[in-house]
Amino acid sequence: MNRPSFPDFVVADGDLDLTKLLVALAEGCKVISHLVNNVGLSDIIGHTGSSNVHGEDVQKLDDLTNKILTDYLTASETCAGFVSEENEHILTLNAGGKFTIAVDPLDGSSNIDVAAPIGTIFCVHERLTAPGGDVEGVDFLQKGTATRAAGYFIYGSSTMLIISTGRGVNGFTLNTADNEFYLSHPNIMMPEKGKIYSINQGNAQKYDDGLRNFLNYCGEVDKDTSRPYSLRYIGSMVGDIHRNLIKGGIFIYPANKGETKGKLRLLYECIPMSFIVEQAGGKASDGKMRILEIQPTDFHERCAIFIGSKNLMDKALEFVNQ
Ligand code: AHM
Ligand code: MG
Repeated sequence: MNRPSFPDFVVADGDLDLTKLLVALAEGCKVISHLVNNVGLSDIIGHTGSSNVHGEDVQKLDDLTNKILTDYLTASETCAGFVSEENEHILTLNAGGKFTIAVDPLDGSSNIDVAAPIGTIFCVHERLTAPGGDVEGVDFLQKGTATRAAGYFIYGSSTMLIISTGRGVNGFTLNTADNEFYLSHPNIMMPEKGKIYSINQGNAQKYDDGLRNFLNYCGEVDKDTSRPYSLRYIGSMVGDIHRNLIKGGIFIYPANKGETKGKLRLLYECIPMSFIVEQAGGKASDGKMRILEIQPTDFHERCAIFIGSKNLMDKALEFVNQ
């Protein structure tokens, strides 16, 4: 195929150890993509019967994808440590490696049974402790501003990898003919003016007045600002943010009234998606501060998130901070 392939493109980007890690991750996600595409034909649909560290039912595919990524990242030899939505504790995979990774192996897993888009989200940091020993908490509890590489794989109508190493965002599509990722969306820029808002509006009664007023604003008729905007919500963060990244829009998972934390996890959901959106020219905030500047204090902490195109972010934050 007459396009740059994913490994070639990333090798050209610099660090060979980081490249090895990302290639191993992509190989693992090819296996996940195949499983997701064929899920109805095998015995991997449904619950395992156990719950994870967040008290949520673990789907068989959550469990399997977590094992696949652990194996592939161990084989990379350069991924030192691993934290996942599905593991309570951090894991040392290669003591000699210099990077750590935080992953949500299968985000939006409640959509597995209905063939809607789901994804794998990842965020890579350089470890702070010296290579040679086990990884420690500080290696993972780093701000999003220190991210070395982040992105997501989306298993949708096609399988794509959206990735940034801090120099813009590129999108690769998995070619099913030869099972390789090829550059299909170079230098993705998020439209500055979005017309889509994505939120679980069924929870509106639990939201603060400022946010409810913003939702009303989105639904008002106004020619100058092209309102009403369209409400689009899949219930899969990767699917919702991917659409908004390409078409322009805002995704919100807020904290409920009187709380400060939302549902989504800081290390392996909010930070990597914020890194991508900022690198594409958009914005991401917890309602008060830039997500990438939050100092994480717990591997599985949750965070409210407002993320998207500049016009909608500025407007939403104006309403919620009134
Ligand atoms: P998961 O990581 O357990 O799949 O949960 C995260 C998902 C997100 O993908 C999505 O945005 C959100 O949960 C939807 O939550 P809700 O059903 O409350 O709207
Ligand atoms: Mg998730």
